[in-house]
Amino acid sequence: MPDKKDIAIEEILKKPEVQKVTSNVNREVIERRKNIPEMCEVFSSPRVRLKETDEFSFEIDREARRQLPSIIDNKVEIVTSETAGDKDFIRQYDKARRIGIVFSGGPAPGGHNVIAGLYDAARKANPDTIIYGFQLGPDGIIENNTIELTNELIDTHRNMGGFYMIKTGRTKIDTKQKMALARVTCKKLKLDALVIVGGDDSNTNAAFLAQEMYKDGIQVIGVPKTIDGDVQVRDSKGNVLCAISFGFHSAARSFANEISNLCSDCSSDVKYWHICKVMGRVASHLALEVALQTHANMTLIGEDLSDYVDKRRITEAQKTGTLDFSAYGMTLRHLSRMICDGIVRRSAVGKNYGVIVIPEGVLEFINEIQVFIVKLNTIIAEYNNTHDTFFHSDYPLLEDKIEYLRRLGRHSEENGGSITIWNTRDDDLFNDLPDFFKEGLLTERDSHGNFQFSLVETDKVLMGLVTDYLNILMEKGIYKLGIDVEYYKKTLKNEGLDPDYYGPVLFKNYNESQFLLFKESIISIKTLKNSLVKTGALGDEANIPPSIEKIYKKSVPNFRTQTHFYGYDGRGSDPTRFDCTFTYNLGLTVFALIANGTTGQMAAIKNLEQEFSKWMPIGIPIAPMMHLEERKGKLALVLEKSIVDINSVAFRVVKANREKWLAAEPGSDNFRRPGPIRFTGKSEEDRPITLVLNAIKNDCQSPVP
Ligand code: FBP
Repeated sequence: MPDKKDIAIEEILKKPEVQKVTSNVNREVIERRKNIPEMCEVFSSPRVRLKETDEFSFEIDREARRQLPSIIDNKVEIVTSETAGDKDFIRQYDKARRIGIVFSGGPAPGGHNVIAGLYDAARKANPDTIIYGFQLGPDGIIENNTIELTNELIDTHRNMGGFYMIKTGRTKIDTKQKMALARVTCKKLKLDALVIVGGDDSNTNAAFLAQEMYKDGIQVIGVPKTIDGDVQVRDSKGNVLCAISFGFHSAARSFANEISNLCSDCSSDVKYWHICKVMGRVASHLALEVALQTHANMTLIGEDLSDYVDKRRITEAQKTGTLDFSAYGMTLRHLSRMICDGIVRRSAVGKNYGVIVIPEGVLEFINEIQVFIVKLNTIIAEYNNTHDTFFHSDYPLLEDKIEYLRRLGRHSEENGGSITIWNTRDDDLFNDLPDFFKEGLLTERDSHGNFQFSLVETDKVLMGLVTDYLNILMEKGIYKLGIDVEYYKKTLKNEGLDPDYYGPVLFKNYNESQFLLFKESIISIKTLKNSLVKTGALGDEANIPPSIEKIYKKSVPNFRTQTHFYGYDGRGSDPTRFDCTFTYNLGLTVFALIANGTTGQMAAIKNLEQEFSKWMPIGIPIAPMMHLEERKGKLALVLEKSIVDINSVAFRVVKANREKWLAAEPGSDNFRRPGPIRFTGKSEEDRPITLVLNAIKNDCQSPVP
């Protein structure tokens, strides 16, 4: 046979069909890049003006007034259309500008569209305007590391996820020296305005930079970004000004799609519990949205746990005339018991599988852990202050850190417990924790002084406790797998046995339920035999009938888990249509604020919870929203993180559906299939479910719209 020669790979690579399918640019990317999102009505006018409004008020912190005097009296500004306008206004609006923009903190889908919106609006007003992208986050400002944005750059990043056009970083401009360097850069670049796209800490930074550069006439505008969804703004009367930060919807949809796939997988091979940790450093907004999107069997909401009150303990204590403070707030042990309860109940109806969603920041809401976090934060901050070095550099190894804490405990005891921040009891409790968890609690805080929950294996800690407790419940005969009565009958009949004779001997609920549960006293082959012998169903020397042994073995649950972390993947996903439109309009709003000469404001879209035609671009004053909070062991002015409101409609809906979604009853599960993010086509939902629900009036006096 003649030798068959392969075509040279170079020839294959040149073929158009090969080039087409291996190109970086596929149809989805082409569609995304060419799309210009819808604009809020107001932006169809040639120019826009800002209208200050007193309708919204804030409780101003004295310290904020002292530290941010030039921007503390800023008001909420509504973007309105301007069709005419006097000459001075037009000249000012249309002048050529130099604007710098930076991403700060973790990526969030939609960031590129903020830049695109700003770029399009600025270039429309004046094609000579230059926009610089600061590279690698705030370090780019400190080190004057920029690229000039061009049409081509913008066009290749429209509607695309990630922050890779200019990249991001977590440096905080939090010292006088860094502030001065940032100012030098802005002046060197002759910037008219600096735009900071970031979360609560970065918008805090924006306010301080606005104050710092106020006299230089350099405007600073913030943009609410974070997948965590914890940048939400209400005024002091609870009016919603910014319902959600951008990126939240896309990340939640991306997590939900993957988790929903697990729901369908686990209910098919019925052998795994999937433990899904989802991002959200502190607040559980993402977990809540995922619950609404997927109807997973169990979803923990941190905010709900901290609110927990153990009524039984309180009543017990009342009997002895005392108060049991440990009844307030959930402990890790108690939480693991609650999870076990759900697992045991599902197993009883033959479902030894399921999906549990755990928010990344859940530990923040567990009292006992929170105490450790606060104590360790203070100890490390005090150490850094008094030694003028860094705790983590001086004690790089876990053993060294633990030894340092032990010394503190001993020292406290020698002083009669007068050094109370860390005593021997703390030390004992801390040493009870698994090593990897201790290490997690002792990891370095991020540049903002935040505890890095993403580095702690929260799910592992919790599921370790769950597994231990399930073993106890198994030994007690409580954790069992329910056997379908039909299967039981068929199996026994096949061996010629009468199921109705053996049923009451073996099961505690024979003739009562579709799923049969072995009696609690039957926890092994030996105890199974004892029961049969005791009731006379089996002779002393006889062997257990194979069909009964088979049924028993099937009733012993095998608790198997698969753990997953949903975070960076969703954070890097391409934005949903909602986020594309939201962020593009945020970019347009940023320019509206800049062109109207304002500073120290955060661009936002009011009415996001309503249909698009009601969206209202606004500027929110950052300084009046700030308050004092403990950071790195010191009080600092920051923006408050918004956590899940357990009185909100969204949370109440999830709570009311808990039983239904747990589905601890015969029959199928109640999973929902959200499907993947769809940029094209008409089936993509138009906003997060949390927003839809929270837009429903939550007050029995007000009529429901
Ligand atoms: P931002 O607040 O900066 O948007 O980041 C939030 C987040 O995505 C959290 O959900 C997560 O805890 C954290 O980033 C992870 O941080 P890192 O990127 O430093 O690992």
